[in-house]
Amino acid sequence: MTLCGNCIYVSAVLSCLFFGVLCGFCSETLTLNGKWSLSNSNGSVSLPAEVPGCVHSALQQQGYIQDPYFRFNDVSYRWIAFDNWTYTTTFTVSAQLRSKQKVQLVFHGVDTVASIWLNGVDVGKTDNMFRRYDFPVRDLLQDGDNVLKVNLMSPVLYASERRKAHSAYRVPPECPPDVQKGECHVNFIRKAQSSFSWDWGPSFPTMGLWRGVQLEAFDVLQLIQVSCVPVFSVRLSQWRVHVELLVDAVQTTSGHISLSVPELDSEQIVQTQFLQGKTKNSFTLHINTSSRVKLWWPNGHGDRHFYLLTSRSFQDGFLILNTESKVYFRTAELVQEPVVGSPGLSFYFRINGKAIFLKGSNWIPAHSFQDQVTPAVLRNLLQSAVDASMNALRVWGGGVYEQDLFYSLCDELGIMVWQDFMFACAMYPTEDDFIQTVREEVIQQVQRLKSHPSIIIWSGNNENEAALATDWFSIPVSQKPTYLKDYVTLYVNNIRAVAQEEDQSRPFLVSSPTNGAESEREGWVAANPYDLHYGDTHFYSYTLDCWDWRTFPRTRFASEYGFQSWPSFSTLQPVSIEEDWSYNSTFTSHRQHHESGNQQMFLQAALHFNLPNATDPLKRFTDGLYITQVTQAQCVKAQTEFYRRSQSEILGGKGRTMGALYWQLNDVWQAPSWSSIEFGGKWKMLHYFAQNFFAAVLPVGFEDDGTLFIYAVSDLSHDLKLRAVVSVFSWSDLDPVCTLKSDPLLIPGGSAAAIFKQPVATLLAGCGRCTRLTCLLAFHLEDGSGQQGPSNHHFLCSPKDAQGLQRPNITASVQEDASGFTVSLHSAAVSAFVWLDVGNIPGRFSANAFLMLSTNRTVRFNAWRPTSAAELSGSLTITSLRDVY
Ligand code: BMA
Repeated sequence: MTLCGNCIYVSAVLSCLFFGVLCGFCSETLTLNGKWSLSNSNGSVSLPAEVPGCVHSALQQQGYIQDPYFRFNDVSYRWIAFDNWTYTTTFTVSAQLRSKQKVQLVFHGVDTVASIWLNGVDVGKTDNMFRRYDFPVRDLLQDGDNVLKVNLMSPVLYASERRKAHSAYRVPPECPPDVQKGECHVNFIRKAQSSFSWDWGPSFPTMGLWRGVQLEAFDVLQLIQVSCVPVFSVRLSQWRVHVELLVDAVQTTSGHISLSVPELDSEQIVQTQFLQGKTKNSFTLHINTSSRVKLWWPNGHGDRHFYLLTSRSFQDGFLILNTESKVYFRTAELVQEPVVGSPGLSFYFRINGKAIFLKGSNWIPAHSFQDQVTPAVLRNLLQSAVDASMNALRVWGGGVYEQDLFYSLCDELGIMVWQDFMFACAMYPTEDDFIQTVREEVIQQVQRLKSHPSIIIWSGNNENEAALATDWFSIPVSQKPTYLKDYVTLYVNNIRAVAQEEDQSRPFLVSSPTNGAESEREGWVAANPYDLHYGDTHFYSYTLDCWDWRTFPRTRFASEYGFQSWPSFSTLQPVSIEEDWSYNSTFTSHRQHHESGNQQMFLQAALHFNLPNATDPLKRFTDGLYITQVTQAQCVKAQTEFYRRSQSEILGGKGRTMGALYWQLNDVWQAPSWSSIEFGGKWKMLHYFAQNFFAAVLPVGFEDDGTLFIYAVSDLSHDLKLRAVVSVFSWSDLDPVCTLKSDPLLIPGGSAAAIFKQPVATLLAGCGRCTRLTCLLAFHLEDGSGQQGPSNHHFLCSPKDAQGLQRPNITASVQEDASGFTVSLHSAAVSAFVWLDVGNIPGRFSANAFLMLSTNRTVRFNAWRPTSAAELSGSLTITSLRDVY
């Protein structure tokens, strides 16, 4: 976010020459990134290694190991994380650098437990991958070669040692379930909790220097971090920007500081003093022309304008600090207040004073090896989120605090971030050194991230309130007070206290799910954190019929829910071999980390679909992948539509649902999971569905007691006068049997209301020639200017029972024009879940997985690498529901 690092002029006349010779007082940075050498504890493995990077990536890049994601390599390469590893680099420094008053050796991220040696001297230790560490090294630097060594201890052995040292009582879970093939005691080490395995991911307990390393030398002061947080004063009707400069000063320095946002004619100059050492220096800039401020709005609600704020500090006429930061103006509130007609409290977000329904998903680490998460990977995933009309993502607490670019992209794209602290599905120790390292982690992360408008809430952990309240770990009743005390100590007295001290501009929730204010009232751990009258919920059921909306909780806010599916064949193929491609292979059970996951997917599928029965084993396997994706897409659609249509209603005291974040957006490797985007970026059927079910204007159809309801849902800021248009189709005919229209109804922006209601029996009788088994419904919304929002459909029976569904024999032709590729489809019959796949040609269709109710349909393909119509045609496969049985 800082556009210009600190820099010191020799006079106000000279322009700022960054680290240049003209700046006699300039700070100087020497990067130590690049090629280091790496060896294991007994020296039997020794190789070059890139920094930033990790041991696994280095071993793979140098050919010591295969792709760790290939087949069973996660287990074959377990040994890596049981060894200790040493990173070494040799560097020289200029006399000029050594002549500086202070030289700091800075590690932006060490994964995780290390001792650091410079020229044979122990300069310090690390124990937390989420912290920046710096060590003063000026007097250790020498002429000629300097040798820097980072000795990394096996994270698995460290965690186990810490567990043994904690003998008074256990801190569960001791180990992950066997099905995850993971390592134990990850809660004793401050690193990505999912790196010891998760129910969607492999165990790769990484080690390395996962962020940059550098020397920073300076004579006067060094700017470590700058943050700019705008706050709106309702009383003064004025914006203020809280600017915080984290500075390391060689000695106490007096001068003055100027803060300005030229575009808003706002400037302030005040006397200041930077005390010797590392200090936090806070200033407030009042914005003169608050009425002119253009705000930051989430995707779908407006634009995102930023301003540049300059902070400059002078001492005796010399510029000693100069930095420019982006500032976005917005307010974020979490509203928990009484709800008319309901016990409990509301739970929704108000951005810039406007109640906003959060639509989106949950974010997990994009790779086991963070050094392989490139800007392109992040951009593609986040763009995919907004392309599916999402406006929010929850950065889940079992992974990592993401890199700066992630949040900058969310700022740009209008993705609201629910930011967890990195604690998940476990109890945690509260020894002094653990608490201390966590406090420092929270301070640093909040300072780093709080300038981002995209982050609208901090949340202490993932599911740990629920784990304690509903006794996941069989804690004896007599011991529960100990765990409650530890819970409050860690999340309330430390994490929350520190986060709130660093940032009062956004809400803090202690856990997710939680009853929020009600949990607090009950001593921070509610008797039932899943209470639908309060807070957020996580809800999973794999056995209940997901087509039945009655099975879903009418919650205030759905922050997690989802279903698994398998990724497509082109994603699996590079990490498997032919013998793996069946549902009873060792591979398919090895990749499935969720107990009974494969069975659950097919049991859920079998409720409504004929299961694939091809005799050809490969076709049977790929048809199986297809049917799991159909099932997942349909289940998440049903549940999301239920939440969106519940936003304006209270029924039986429940409702006013104001958020739907399904589990999970992305994948960490090629395996079955809840994701809507496969590892590598390919959209699953669910993501194409999300494009529709998250649309700003959406018709939702469902049945209640034999009556068909269609709701109109609108996230727009203005009212619409809409009518529903319902067409009855026969499964065996591409022409509608009949079409009905409702009366127009005013749908206020940001609401959902029933727009069409009719008993299904009446509807079918009026239409003639139709029964539940022979017909289906398609519908859309329209106003005077035409169709609003996507078309939607409602099946009157399970497709497995549908009468008249024929093999559609869809044909396609691919053409290239100036703007890309067009795929023209021709179908001989009604076809459901039409799935276009071009194998490993990366890219995305404009629409996919659709119901085809017309002979012809055209979609676009946006290729992410050069290709041709011939190549696309050759790779294109088209599958529809009737093709798999
Ligand atoms: C929730 C999440 C994750 C998990 C997911 C699916 O519990 O918080 O821990 O991956 O469900 O089981």
